[in-house]
Amino acid sequence: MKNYLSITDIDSLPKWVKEARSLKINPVAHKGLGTNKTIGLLFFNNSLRTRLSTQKAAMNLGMEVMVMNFGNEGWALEYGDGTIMDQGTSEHIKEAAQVISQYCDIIAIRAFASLTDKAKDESEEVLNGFKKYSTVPIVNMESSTGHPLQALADAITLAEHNTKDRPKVVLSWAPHPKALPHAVANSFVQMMQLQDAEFVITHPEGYELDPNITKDASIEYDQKKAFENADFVYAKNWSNYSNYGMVLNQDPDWMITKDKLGGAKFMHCLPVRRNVIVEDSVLDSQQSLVIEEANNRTYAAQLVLKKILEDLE
Ligand code: AN0
Ligand code: CP
Repeated sequence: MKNYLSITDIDSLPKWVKEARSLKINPVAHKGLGTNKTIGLLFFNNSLRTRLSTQKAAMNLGMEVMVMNFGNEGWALEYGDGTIMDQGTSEHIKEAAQVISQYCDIIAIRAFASLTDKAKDESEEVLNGFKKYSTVPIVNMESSTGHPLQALADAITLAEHNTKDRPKVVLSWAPHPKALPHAVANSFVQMMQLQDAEFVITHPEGYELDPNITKDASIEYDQKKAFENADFVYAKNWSNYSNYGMVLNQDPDWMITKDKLGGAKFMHCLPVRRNVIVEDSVLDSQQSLVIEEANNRTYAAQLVLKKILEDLE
């Protein structure tokens, strides 16, 4: 595998989940694979889990890791072709990507959606800029439209806790005071499309995700109905998609409560706002899988890096 940019780079989700679970049993089994190989982690946005789990994954494979908070500490990058760079940007992606490629064998990038310019976000300017001008493989650590490392970790978590042939999995929108990206929800939807499950999305009317991503997924506007007989409830806030990046609804009735959850397991990518997205009694119960999901980020990243390293050999 050359790059890991989206869920669609996974050739067989069941095989990947199986292999990630075996890495989890013996994380340092392939310690020699990354010897004398360097990964550069470039962060244009904040992170806890992605930063530490990807670093841990690289260390488990014996790689060297360089981390750069590009958003605060790097030069402001220009992505336009032929731009007269007499404004805010200091360095062109053409030079930056080629230079970083000389220091790193793999480049991983986090660059969130702006949530102000839909066309620009959907063009994946940063991720695709690095893909175009780097001479080494690229890994997506959450771009404008996707978070495929999170979705792979979620697939591992679902597999570990599923007891049925065809579980019911519900993706529920939940309230949040700030405008949040669609990336996590998008990749979760795409990941669910790669497996057999009864998959339902619930959100307030008007909060539809990109229809090119949800395709024919079943949407139920009544959250209580959607949660009936659910085995897993995956909560996530996203800002409005059609009124791009707007916060048009903060209705606390959409918060996930113990009462609504019934016997289902609770999932969330974290960071989570307690008693806004979900109440304490859910997060503090045995039904919450959030800590295990975060643990599985290491093995998701490790599997991706392992596949890229094997391809480099
Ligand atoms: C980000 C998001 O919603 O995309 C990162 C989640 C992994 N969340 C926040 O900014 C709170
Ligand atoms: N879930 C996740 O990607 O968390 P961070 O934003 O802390 O990396």
